[in-house]
Amino acid sequence: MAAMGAPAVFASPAPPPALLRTSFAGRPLMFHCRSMKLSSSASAKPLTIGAETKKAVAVLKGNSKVEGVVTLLQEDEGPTTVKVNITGLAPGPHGFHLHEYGDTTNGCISTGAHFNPKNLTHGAPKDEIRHAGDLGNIIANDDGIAEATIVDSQIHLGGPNAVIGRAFVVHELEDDLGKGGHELSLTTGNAGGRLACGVVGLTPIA
Ligand SMILES: [Cu+2]
Ligand SMILES: [Zn+2]
Repeated sequence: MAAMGAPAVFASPAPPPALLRTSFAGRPLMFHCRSMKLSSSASAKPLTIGAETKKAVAVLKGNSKVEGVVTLLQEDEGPTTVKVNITGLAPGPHGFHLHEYGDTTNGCISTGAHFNPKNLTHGAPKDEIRHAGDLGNIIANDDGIAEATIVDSQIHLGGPNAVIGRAFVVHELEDDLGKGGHELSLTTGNAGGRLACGVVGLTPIA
């Protein structure tokens, strides 16, 4: 009886120290892992070329039923891929630009003019003389949906001319790409009213 009692007495105090040991041992291990991850990613950045990806998004809304989402993805200093999905449009082409300000205080009008850090005249996306914000036209189908993937070298997500904090605008009319001969051709492409706009903000990569 005494022999059976003895192990029982030892057995019951035994688990708590074991649990305590596990939790004590676990905490320093977790801290250790975290600090190792931080130091490895910090040291990997300057060594890994081609690994810095930035992603941004703009949600476009306005005073009409036109709305949409634009996502932007840029790897390092490479061109930015701009994916556009806008609904509620009249079928056909619509001017699509990045405007200077991310200000929608008075609706899309507060976003200012086309983003134009080089102080050039309005043009087509492929022209050398263009506003950085000139992304040409997007074309809505019969259901009023415009889907496009634009790859552009003047839309940056980092650096001095980054477009973060500026705004996309989709227009009522076709952008004449600077060639329409209208008095507004070389400033706005004569693309008419602003149907919807959205400020560009950073978003997680994954
Ligand atoms: Cu515009
Ligand atoms: Zn322009």
